[in-house]
Amino acid sequence: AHLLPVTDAQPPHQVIDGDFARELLAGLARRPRSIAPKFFYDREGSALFDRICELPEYYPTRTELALMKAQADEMAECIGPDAEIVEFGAGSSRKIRVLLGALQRPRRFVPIDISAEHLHVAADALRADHPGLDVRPIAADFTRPFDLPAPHAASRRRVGFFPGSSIGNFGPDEALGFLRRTAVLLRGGGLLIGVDLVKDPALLHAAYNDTAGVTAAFNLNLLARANRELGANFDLAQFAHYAPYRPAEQRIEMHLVSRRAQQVRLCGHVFEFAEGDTLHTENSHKFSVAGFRALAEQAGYTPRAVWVDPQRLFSVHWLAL
Ligand code: AVJ
Repeated sequence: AHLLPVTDAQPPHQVIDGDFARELLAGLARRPRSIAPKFFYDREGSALFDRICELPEYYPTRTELALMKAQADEMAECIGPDAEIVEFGAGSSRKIRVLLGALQRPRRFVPIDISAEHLHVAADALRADHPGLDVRPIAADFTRPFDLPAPHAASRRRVGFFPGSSIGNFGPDEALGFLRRTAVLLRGGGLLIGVDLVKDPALLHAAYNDTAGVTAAFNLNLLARANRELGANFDLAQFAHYAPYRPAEQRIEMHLVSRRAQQVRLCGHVFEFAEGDTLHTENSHKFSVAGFRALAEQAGYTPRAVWVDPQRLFSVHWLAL
């Protein structure tokens, strides 16, 4: 598909693709150039992200998973029996398995993910392992409004699960907006959410600048995806992965930096890059425990339990409603 139509009268899975053309065109035209990180997650990008999670430098996945395994019983107690779990950005489902193993009679699992294929593979595997569980995957962009199925008849409360510190992709205002919207969806239940912590900048830098170059490949895959899906002609060798930690903003930024003056064609448009021009592809905000609890409270949640690993790398919060 070279020139994708971008009308709204398309089936939902294609609307997501149409968004990529429209948002990349707009992102390359604005200054500074930027694009939302959700566009990383095509099939290749989701597979690259799974490899990032295995990297020795990328501590969040390993740390959160260990924290969940160690504290699963306490987490399950906060959530209570007969819950319906809604996971935002479900990916490959390793963390929900730990939670499902500890929960009393989980009734339904609703994984929401932008990467439809990844989502359905994981949902099928989960169905096979939890025959009693009503698994209802939704292929959707959870940063936009979406519909949930009517509450499960036998479930007592709806609880959100948002692991991995994906909340960090939002800016402060967007994070507050997202938390406020989920508080409406999850009324009477709560949210179990993983949040990466502010720490030694050297550790943060290493986590997004791995020596094997997987994070660089993940970042550059955005351009490869534009070539594959939109017929763009980005020369990947002429863009560099750049991921500094910005202490003042408490965030990692990811950019693609043009290695030289060049022109790129996309959907009949020509975009000029000078040497050193960047396309900003991601922010990954880090939080203090107290700062995150204050944000959650502002959004209408009651922060209750919080679990932190011994090295204070990562936190998991139970926010009641
Ligand atoms: C999926 C948003 C939590 O910010 O750490 C990993 C994405 N980007 N390496 C993160 C990511 C580069 C990740 N989140």
